[in-house]
Amino acid sequence: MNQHIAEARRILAANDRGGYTVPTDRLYPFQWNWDSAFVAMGFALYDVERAYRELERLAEGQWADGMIPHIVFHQPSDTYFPGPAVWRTPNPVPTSGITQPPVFAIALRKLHEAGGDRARSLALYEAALRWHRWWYRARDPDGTGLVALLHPWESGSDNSPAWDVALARVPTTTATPVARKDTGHVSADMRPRDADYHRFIHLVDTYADCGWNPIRQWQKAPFKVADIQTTAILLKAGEDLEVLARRFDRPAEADEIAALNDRTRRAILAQWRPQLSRFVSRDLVSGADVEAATQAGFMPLLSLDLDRAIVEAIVAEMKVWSDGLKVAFPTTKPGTSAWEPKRYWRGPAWAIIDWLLIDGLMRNRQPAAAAALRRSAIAAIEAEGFAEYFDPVTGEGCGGLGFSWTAAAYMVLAEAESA
Ligand code: 2M8
Repeated sequence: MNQHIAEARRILAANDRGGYTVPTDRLYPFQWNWDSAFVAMGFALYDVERAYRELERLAEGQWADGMIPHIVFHQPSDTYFPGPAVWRTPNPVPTSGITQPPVFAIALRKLHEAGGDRARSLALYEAALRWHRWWYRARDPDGTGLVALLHPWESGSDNSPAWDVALARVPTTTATPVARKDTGHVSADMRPRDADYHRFIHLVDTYADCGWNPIRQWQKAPFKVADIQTTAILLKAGEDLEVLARRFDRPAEADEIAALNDRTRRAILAQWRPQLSRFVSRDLVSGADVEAATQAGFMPLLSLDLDRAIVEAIVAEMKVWSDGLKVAFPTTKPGTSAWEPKRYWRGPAWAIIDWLLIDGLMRNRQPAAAAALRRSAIAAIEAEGFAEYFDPVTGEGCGGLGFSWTAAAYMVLAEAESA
């Protein structure tokens, strides 16, 4: 085992809080949804039992309506804002009231195939199925095939330029005082701005006033974006869920999932914009395309077998974005006015985004582009350690350190590299 893999395992052990892994100490002291799905895939390489625990502990926070929330507050901590008192959710286990990208079923299939246990897989499969039904019911009530986010935090790409236009409509007034803790842990110029936080909390207040009822929230939401990245992840997870349904001999459920997947596949394809060489999200308040140049536009690689011409256009465009950078893949197109190479989701490279894009490039028969991206992520981590993300220009590790999903990504990418 190389020294970096040993270090990655030490990080996951150090971030263990009892069967679940915090993203990093203090900055993120609870269980986060998509972080845990990535972490579970890391654990699956050497400890399948522990990998199951990660997903099971996340599923403890599942709501009666099927939503798996973005944070589960298993134990109190005063190092993070906003905590449970701000969210005011009705769930018996304290959680946030919004969700995050559904990587869960992708991880579950990996665990199951890593020699998993049928009974444990089946219980988690049922949780995933309820969550996927929730996505379509609550976040695509008109049956378009694309699912919408009601809060930028749901995307995982919190302050991405993709939200700038839609978020500008959200007032900066809040009933809840905004008492940020993040800037006490890491430098403010690596974090979202204060105005972003005021809008994030305005949205939390608005949905808390709706009693977290999905129908009321849908009616009241001042922010509603059908996100191409989340939808692409949902489709990949839906494909994996369908495979599991057939394995578990649940043909009716498998057909139900397959029909949703088909609709979503067609809807994503309709979002291709040849003039941009990217797929686009849709702002459901204005009806306009979201044209900001972010990594989300390439994420459909993960879940569609695209025509050769589209794949070639994407690979050429991705090359333009990465050209001259020390670390790929930038979350905003370098040189555009929104590009900020150190500020969180407005430019930096993130190992988990690389991981998803690499899987997508492999699926679409682009092994050379996938290998280049893999080497870039591995080299960044080996040089700078397991940082939350990396400045793509300087290669500097930024944000929180000893970061769980970076550790998981390293293990998965290093394994692929040695294979
Ligand atoms: C970041 O988001 C949280 C809110 O969910 C925050 O900034 O407080 C994002 O990078 C998100 O994608 C990630 O899941 C979370 C924990 O790593 O941190």
